[in-house]
Amino acid sequence: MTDDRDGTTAGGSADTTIDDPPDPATDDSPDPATDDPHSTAVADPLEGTTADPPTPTAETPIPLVIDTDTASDDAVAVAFAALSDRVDLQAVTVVAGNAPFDAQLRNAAYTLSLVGADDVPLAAGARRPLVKSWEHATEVHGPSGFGGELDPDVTPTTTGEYGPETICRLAREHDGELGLLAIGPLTNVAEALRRDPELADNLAGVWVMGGAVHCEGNVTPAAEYNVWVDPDAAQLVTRELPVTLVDWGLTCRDGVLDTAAFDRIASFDTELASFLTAVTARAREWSRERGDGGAVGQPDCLAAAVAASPELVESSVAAHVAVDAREGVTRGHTVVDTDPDTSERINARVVTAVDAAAFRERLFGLAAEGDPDSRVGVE
Ligand SMILES: [Ca+2]
Repeated sequence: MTDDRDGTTAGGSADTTIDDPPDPATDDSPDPATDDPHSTAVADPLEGTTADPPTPTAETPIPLVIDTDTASDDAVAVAFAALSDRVDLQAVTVVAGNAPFDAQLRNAAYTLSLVGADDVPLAAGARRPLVKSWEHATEVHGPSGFGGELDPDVTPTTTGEYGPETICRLAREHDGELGLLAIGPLTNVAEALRRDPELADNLAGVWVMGGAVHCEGNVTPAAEYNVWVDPDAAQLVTRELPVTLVDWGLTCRDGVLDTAAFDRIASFDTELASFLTAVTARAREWSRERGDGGAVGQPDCLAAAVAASPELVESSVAAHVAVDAREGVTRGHTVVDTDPDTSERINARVVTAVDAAAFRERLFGLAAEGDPDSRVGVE
């Protein structure tokens, strides 16, 4: 029989039998592979947005800006990104959050210097949230934000350019290829959006560490710290900028280092291993005080790893993310709707599972060899 199922012939041929599959070009019957709203075969509403970033490689690293409230896990993330072959770090911008602002600047400068990235521009951004007052997280990260034992005596050299302006300028200069990794409160990103309504079009990807998706937060039952600090900024950013969200719940599931992992890091005789041990000292102590046995999440580095190595992501879901910016018990709550019937409102990709063992190996590679990519494929 003649096979005319290439769609170039109108209708089915006369000798079509019951064994022939229907012609996809003419068959109107439901196809479970494409009509099931839960199927991965449906059109991705985030395709072509900043929540659909390219996959960086060592040959084609992504130019990246890190926006950070530089405390301990931020420093691990900055070191990770600066040393990954898949990232071409363009700038670090600092935002109000974890620790006193000038300490955050010192921490960022010290971290960049430690990993030989002194040439990466450092820019000071917003010194307070858009609207609300906030508290530092020095009970978790120590008074300097660097674990309690380390208070770098460095004078940071900043560019003099306001952090949000740096984000806008670099996005324009890279003509749609820049990635933005936001691992602090979203004040600087909101300020950048206010300056440049075209920002979304000028970025290739936006990764946000923030929110507590269908779980308790880490600063209140309703909220994760970064979103709680500046919910007005988070509300604006999630409304205007399709983001890839790495939330607190994902961190608790797949981004925690237990005492065995910290012991292994401490066993490496390197400056970076000592640094990772020192900057997490207060957080490990805080974990023990709370009955968590010294295990500490690495949310910021998890977000950096997802940006640099998207193959670590085991699952994600397109969702509508909204932020409650009201004062009160729900301040900073992230309301996340994954119902496919509301897909026209989708504005974010929420990462729901990461290969936790592979992520830890990346951190061991960072601590032992100063290269988070050295253990790609090791589990
Ligand atoms: Ca942070």
